Amino acid sequence: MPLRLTTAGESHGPGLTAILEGLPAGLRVDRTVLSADMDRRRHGYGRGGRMKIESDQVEITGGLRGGMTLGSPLSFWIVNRDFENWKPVMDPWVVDPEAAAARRLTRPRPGHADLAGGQKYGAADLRDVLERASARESAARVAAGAVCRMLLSECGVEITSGVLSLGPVACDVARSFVSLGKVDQRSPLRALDPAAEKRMMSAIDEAKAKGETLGGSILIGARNVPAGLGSHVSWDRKLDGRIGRAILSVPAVKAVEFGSAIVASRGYGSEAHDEILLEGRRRTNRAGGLEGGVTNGEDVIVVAFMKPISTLARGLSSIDIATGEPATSAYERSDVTAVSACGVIGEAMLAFVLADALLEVTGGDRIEDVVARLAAHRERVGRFVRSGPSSRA
Ligand code: EPS
Repeated sequence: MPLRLTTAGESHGPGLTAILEGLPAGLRVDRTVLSADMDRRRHGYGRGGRMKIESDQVEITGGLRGGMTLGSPLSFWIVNRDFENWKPVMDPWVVDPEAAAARRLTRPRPGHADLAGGQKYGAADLRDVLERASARESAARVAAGAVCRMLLSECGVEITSGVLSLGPVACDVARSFVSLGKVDQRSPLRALDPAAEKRMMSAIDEAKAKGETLGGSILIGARNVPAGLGSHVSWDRKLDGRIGRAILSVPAVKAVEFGSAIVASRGYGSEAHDEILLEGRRRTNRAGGLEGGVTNGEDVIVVAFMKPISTLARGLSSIDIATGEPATSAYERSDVTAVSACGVIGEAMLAFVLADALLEVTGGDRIEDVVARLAAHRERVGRFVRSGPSSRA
């Protein structure tokens, strides 16, 4: 697995860092594309006041010269503008005891990492947990994912997403790249169906008025993915497992589905599988582009399911860890929903895993090697289905 990604940083600390290692040299990093992804992650109807504070401009502090990767680790820095308002509480060196006490979190929110993380690390102030568990961290992943997307783009692979459902409102569309292509990426929720989007916005307004939150699902797709990424030979090399893990690591995502797996599990095999036509083409893409943990040349289609945000203005039953008494969970400024942003993070994670799997097949120290070797790989896997096993060599 040639690519490695590490992030660091707390939500209200000085900023976020990402280090992406394993990229080939000579890849052009486009600042406009990077900013566009950062902006898409910040936007979305139902997001809270924090997103008006942050601008999420990315600085690259290593691994890049004149806009080209050097083959060395690429490091990203994103300032938390809100840190100015939190310095006495979150300064890495000196914390003001009074300010920290005023912001101490002792009433964990069900669904957030507060209590489980507090138990694990023995935090007297659950802020020590929430600051890192916050989805703020995902900004760093989106920055790194944007560069993975640039690598994939050099190889002809495209990734996008759209909101499939939000709360009780669902879009009735085919789970395909064609549906994804119709999404207006600048619309308030990036929904797959503009009519449903209006109803989604009303559902958000209604939830907000009740002090509630909402979750939903996102369709994430990758087009022109070569056959033969990942491997059936060992459990940890199966690409569906690797994509599933990456998507499940996105904050608040609790389930992942490939293609139409849930519907398929309820019907006959003849309704579940993708019949093979001449030259290896498929009649359908119910498998979401993966068979046996290997890409089959169809679009990779993933659905991520996000639970409703766990910070509810109305609160939920909880305890106060300072007293051991029953209490209502704490509320701070929060989003009502972040399903649209979740999709952008999902794209970044899919881009990371696909770039990693692609580099496994191609190797290559320079982007030119990667592109040339991928072309040879595409030619070989194409020849296999066109001319039969005699062309295996
Ligand atoms: C988040 C809580 C909110 C969100 C945040 C994720 O932040 P705050 O507590 O500062 O109001 O806005 O999302 C981001 C900061 C972001 O960049 O996406 C949480 O608890 O997960």
